[in-house]
Amino acid sequence: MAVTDTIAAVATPPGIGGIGIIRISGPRALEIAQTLTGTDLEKGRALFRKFFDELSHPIDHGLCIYSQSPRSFTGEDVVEIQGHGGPILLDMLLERICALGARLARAGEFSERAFLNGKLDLAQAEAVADLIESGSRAAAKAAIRSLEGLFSSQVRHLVSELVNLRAYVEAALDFAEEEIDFLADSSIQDKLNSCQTCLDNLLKQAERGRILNDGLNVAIVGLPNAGKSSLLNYLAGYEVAIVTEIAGTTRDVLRENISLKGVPVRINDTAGLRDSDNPVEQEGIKRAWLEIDKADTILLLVDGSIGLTPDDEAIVDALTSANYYLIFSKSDLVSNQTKHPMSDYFISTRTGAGIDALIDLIVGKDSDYNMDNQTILARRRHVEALISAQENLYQARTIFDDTHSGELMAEDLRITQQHLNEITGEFTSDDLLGTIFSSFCIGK
Ligand SMILES: Nc1nc2c(ncn2[C@@H]2O[C@H](COP(=O)(O)OP(=O)(O)OP(=O)(O)O)[C@@H](O)[C@H]2O)c(=O)[nH]1
Ligand SMILES: [Mg+2]
Repeated sequence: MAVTDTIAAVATPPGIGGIGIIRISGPRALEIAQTLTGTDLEKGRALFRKFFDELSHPIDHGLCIYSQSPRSFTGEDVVEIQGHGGPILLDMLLERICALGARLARAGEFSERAFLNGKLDLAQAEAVADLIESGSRAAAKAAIRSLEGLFSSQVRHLVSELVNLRAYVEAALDFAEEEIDFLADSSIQDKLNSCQTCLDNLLKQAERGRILNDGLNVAIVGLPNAGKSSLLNYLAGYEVAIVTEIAGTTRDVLRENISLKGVPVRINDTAGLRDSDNPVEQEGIKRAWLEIDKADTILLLVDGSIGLTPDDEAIVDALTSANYYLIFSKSDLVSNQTKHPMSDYFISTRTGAGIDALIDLIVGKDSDYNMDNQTILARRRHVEALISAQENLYQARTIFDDTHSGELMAEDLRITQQHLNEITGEFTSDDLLGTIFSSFCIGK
């Protein structure tokens, strides 16, 4: 896509600061900046200049940096004007720049141009936004790895393995009479295995990266009085929720963002699940079920001083997600802690017993989310594309095992590759691109 117009935006955050930066990108960027300053600019040099209005009165002064196409962030001619950081001043400068022929950039338009000009792939462009917005050091470190292309190169490696496999399958189709040899050949299984392992690993990594980016969504659920709000308070380190011995205390979902071993976690405490005639409580219970649907991990709390009751079992039966842990509370009240065979953990928010193990359970032992320096940052979109790729690859294998039809298998492999290409943007609809870039900030 040929981009012909020149865009401009304030790249520094709104408000007052020492310096305010305006970025101009496009074929007329240099000409506009030269008219603004009344002087010539040199590529790659920061030059001190005055910025003039249409009557040649100075608006401000500061540095001008010209990066010549294609050696710039967007791949186009880019000029950065660094003036003082006042909103009125920057408005006046931007207005002047637009009067000289630029137009206001849309949110994310600089990054979009960088993508369209091949300076970054889509996953890297997303990593720019995620790096800026990262909510923890671990997320920032992972985002820079993705920005530098670690995630994309892993996707490309997988794609190249897949291309290899596809070439092999399609070559066999071209020589139909020899297809029998090809089918008997174990190397097709080896290649399939290798793709599958690679994809499984990448999905695991992307899922970790996604959680680092979004935070792990944990729902605490269970019968009234199980000790859910007490657990929220304990993990948050202060009294977020009201705790009483009256069953049905919590109604609204109470959310708290905390960090467990460096992993951002959002804890959602919910209303106790039971049949109720009270419309307020009913609404709370309805919301609790919605949280269950959205959660990455569900902590199903059971009052350990009572033990597992039929009502608890009914909740277990109603949980459709396998991603829940049964946690027995109030271990301090139980002298002989015979663990229920179904219980994963026994905790007490009175004594703190079992909480460390519970945290390990939530974020993983050794906190796998940020311990290794290979962790990349990923988005839900990437995880979904990898899951679709995994399903198609699995289908390719099943079809091959069941029917030995190279043709059907080839089609599934083609779709698998398409899903992978969605991640880096080699196969992405314009609508999706629009959605992704419009969520970026202006000036990025
Ligand atoms: N001894 C002991 N009591 C606890 C523990 N955890 C909670 N409790 C008590 O159990 C009662 C209920 O606790 P909550 O945290 O309000 O329980 P909940 O599951 O949020 O209850 P609802 O909001 O009504 O659904 C309170 O009296 C708490 O003090 C614990 O570990 N040990
Ligand atoms: Mg509660």
